[in-house]
Amino acid sequence: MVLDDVKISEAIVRTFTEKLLGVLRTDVAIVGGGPAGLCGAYHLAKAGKKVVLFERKLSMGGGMWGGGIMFNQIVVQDEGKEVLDEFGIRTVTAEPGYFAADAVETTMTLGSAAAKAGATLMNLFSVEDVLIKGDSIDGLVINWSPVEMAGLHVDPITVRSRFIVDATGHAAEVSHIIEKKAGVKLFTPTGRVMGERPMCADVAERLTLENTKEIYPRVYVTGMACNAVFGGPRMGPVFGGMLLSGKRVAELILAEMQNT
Ligand code: 48H
Repeated sequence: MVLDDVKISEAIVRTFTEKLLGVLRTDVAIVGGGPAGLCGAYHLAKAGKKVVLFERKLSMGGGMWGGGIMFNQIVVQDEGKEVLDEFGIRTVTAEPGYFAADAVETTMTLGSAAAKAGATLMNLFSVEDVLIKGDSIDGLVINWSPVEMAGLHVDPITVRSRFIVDATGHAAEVSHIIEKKAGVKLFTPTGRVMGERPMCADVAERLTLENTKEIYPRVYVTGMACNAVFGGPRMGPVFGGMLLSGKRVAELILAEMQNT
């Protein structure tokens, strides 16, 4: 067969357009493709829910590729190792209770698992706003990341979603947008984004999981964003809390879906 160059272009334009149309109304829209967002997307898609994940960068994986200081190894504790085992990600025991895994293998496996479970992964999209009706957050406002990076004045488009997950890491961007622009109180002790605190891995890992919560009706927070929103410390390159938080956010949303 002789390849027709324009047919290649048509295949891309047609199938991408179908994919984009397919995510404009969804069950769960996740913002951020780091470990927490990918884990959440995997579990929700595996449960049969329609899930889209928007990631600003070219690649999924967030802050996991580089391990600690670019030594591309991550560390997990016992509970985190169980999650890696579920994905078939290899670990070595550095010391009892401290397991190391290859950051690249972990990142790529999580991304692959989420995609294969049926989540639609949209890279190069930035979430710049939320869709609000009265006091109800009903979706996300998205634009191409290169538009954002170039500072071009190009209007965005809108996605309607029953549930939203802020998995944007340290920046907690969705929570900040809701706090600043919607003029509503979040379900935090202050009603606001409380800000991340200095490093303490042990406390941070526990709080990440405890603070994986609904922060506004049908809006959840997962991963590092939990610590930013609820004023928890950071934990450095231990990633068990991120993986467990992604799993937890999926469980919480599935439970709420069942009850409503
Ligand atoms: C689209 C966006 C937007 C937006 C951000 O930072 P992440 O890896 O987040 P987590 O929570 O899955 O994992 C955190 C972990 O990587 C980490 O930083 C740790 C453990 N730090 C400890 C420490 O002490 O420093 O991924 C978030 C992703 C990134 O890829 C962003 O590009 C993306 O979200 N993102 N995507 N629209 N508005 N904002």
